[in-house]
Amino acid sequence: VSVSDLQLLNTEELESALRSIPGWRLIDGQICKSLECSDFAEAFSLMCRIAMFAEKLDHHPEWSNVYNKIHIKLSTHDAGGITRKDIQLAGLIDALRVNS
Ligand code: H2B
Repeated sequence: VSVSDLQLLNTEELESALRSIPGWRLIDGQICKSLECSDFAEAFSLMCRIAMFAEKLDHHPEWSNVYNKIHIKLSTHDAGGITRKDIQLAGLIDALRVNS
């Protein structure tokens, strides 16, 4: 992790970063996405895989799960906003989802 990974993105950086992670939306200072899986087992399995990556990155999602749906919110609490780490984690989540 470089220092710049944990620096708040400015509006311009954030707009361009958001274009690299389609489907993620900025809501109340967090980047958010809802995922729908076929059933609870698939959703929870995906959450387990995301959790392993989050732990390795030392960057953790705020999330909730209802049956087959997962709602994810990302921000960097230590920095008080969105940093490259959130964009990285969002990209990883999308990659895990595609490969699941
Ligand atoms: N996750 C998120 N989303 N934001 C953080 O600022 C953060 C984290 N900080 N996971 C990490 C843990 C920090 O508290 C530890 C001590 O590295």
